[in-house]
Amino acid sequence: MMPLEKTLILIKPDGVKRRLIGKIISRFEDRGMKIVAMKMLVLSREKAERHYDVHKSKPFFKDLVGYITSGPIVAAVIEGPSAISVTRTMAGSTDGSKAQPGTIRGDYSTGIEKNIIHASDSPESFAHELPVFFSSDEIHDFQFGDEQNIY
Ligand code: FUP
Repeated sequence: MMPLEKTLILIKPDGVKRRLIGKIISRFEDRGMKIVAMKMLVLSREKAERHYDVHKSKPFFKDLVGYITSGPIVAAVIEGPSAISVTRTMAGSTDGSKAQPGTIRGDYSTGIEKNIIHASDSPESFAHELPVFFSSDEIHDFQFGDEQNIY
């Protein structure tokens, strides 16, 4: 079995406002991945700037922070074998207009800013992003009854 890994996803304000929370979470559950933390929140400007600080010098930074703080988002921690790369593949290319059908962005987005979902791109990004959203006592540890059929 591949080592279990955790990753962070955010369902962005467009995903929430377009009633896609359930469909997106279902994709991960259907794939056998474990939702080990989840909350809805409106991100503060400070937290948004911290989450996206690798993009601080980019021309789109101000709009990106404005957008991600514009309404409620859903943050979740997902666990599974190779969760980071599996989740990135499921999210699809950043630009929805270029994302493959079958991916979340390829099925629901044609935008680059309104692209439905964020997913950590590496263990380092996950380590940086996780504490913006969750404390350690909000990450749960539990077993599925049928894990032997999944992992
Ligand atoms: P991703 O990891 O796929 O979310 O993409 P990036 O880290 O490259 O970009 C983070 C977010 O910045 C994207 F989700 C959308 C936004 N972005 C823009 O608005 N314009 C750009 O040209 C690139 C990214």
